[in-house]
Amino acid sequence: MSDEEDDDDDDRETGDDVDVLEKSDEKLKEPDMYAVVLHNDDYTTKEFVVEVLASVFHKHYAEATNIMLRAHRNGKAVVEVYTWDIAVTKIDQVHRKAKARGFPLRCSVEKQ
Ligand code: TYC
Repeated sequence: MSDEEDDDDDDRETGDDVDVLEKSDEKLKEPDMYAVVLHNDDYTTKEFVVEVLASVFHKHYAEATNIMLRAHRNGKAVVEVYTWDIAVTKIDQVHRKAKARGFPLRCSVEKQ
């Protein structure tokens, strides 16, 4: 069998018959980014907000406390900026945890 007839998948190794799709002037677009915003309320405990910021957003205690206090004082605070899927997944996790504990804690998303 000649090399040309050999139909196994070693084109990648030889470089034969491989179409190179290349457009040097085509820019790779950065993904749209979304801020997860934490909203203050009068009923959720400060401890629970810090616990959620630690467990869902992997914030250390000091940063979680700062974010919680910013929301408490200003009405809202940006927690972190993510791509769409990650932002909405984290917000869903916050709302589920809050509901399970009977707190009205809310987060929203703001396009950057
Ligand atoms: N305001 C709440 C209280 O005094 C605490 C709180 C802080 C709630 C931040 C929500 O996003 C929040 N217990």
